[in-house]
Amino acid sequence: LQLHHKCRSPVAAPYSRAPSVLRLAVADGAVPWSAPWPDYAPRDYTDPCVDGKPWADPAADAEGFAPRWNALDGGVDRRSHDGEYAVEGGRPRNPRGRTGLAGRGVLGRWGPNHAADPIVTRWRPGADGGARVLQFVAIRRRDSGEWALPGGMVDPGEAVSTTLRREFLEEAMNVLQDPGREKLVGDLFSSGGDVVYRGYVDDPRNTDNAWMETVASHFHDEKGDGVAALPLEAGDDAVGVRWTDLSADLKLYASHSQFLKAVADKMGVAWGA
Ligand code: RP5
Ligand code: MG
Ligand code: MG
Repeated sequence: LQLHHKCRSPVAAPYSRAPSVLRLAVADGAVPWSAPWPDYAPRDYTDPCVDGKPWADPAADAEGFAPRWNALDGGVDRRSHDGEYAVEGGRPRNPRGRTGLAGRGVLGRWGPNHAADPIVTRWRPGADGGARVLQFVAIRRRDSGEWALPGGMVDPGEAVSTTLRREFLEEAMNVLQDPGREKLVGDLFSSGGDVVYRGYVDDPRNTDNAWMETVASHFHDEKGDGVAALPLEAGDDAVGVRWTDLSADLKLYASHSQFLKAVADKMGVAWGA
C-alpha cells in the first residue's frame, strides 16, 4: 500500500477557511484499514461550499440518492482507476486508508472525484550547448497558493481528452475571459497526449470517503515554437502561470511532481535526487 501524506496534515490548506476542522493525526502504521483502531472516530465534515452544487453529490443519506458505486452511474464515473473500492455504511472507503477526516470535506463526489492534468512541455529556449532542460506549464492554485499542473475535474459525460484541453485553456490561457484564444492551441491537444499516470492522487482534500483521481497526459512540442506563441495568462482558479524547469526540487501541489518525474524519465532528462 502506497501511503498518502498530503491528506494527513492536520491543517490542510483547503480547510483554512474553516480552521476548526482538524483531522485526527494518523500515524503511518495506522493508515491501512487493516490496522486495528477500534475507537477511530474522525470528525465527519462536508463543507457548505458543496451544498446544492450542480457538480456535487447530495448527502449520502439524502432521499432518492441511490448511486451505483464502482460503476458508470449515468454521466458520473464512480469507478476507480485502481480497482474496486469498498462501501461501508453507504459510503465509499478511501482505498489508500485512513485520512483522519470522514465525510467529503470540500470534494463534490463521494468516492472517486475524477480529474485530468495536462502536462505541456518544451525544451528551454536559448540553451545552446550543455544539457537540454525540459520545461512545463505550471499554474499557481488560488486555494493553497501552491504551484501545480493546470488540471481540473472531468465534467459528467465529458471525455478526458476534452477536459485536458479545456482546463489548460481555462487555467493557463484564461480563455473564459477571452474566448478567442481557444483557436490558438491549434492541434496541440488533438492527439490526447501520452498518459504518464492514471490513478489515485495524494491530494490534501482527500477524506476517508472522497478522494481525487486523475489522468495525467503529456503533450510535447519538440520545436517549441508553437507553444512559445501561446499567450499564458492565469484564469479561473489559477492566480499565476509560468514555464517551469522540470526538477526534483520542485515543491508542487498534491502528487504532481510524481507525474513530472515520469515525463523526465520518458524524455531521458535528469531528474535529480
Ligand atoms: C488534483 O486536483 C488533480 O491532480 C488536479 O490537478 C486537481 C483537480 O482539482 P481542481 O483543480 O479542479 O481543484 O488532485
Ligand atoms: Mg479548472
Ligand atoms: Mg484546477
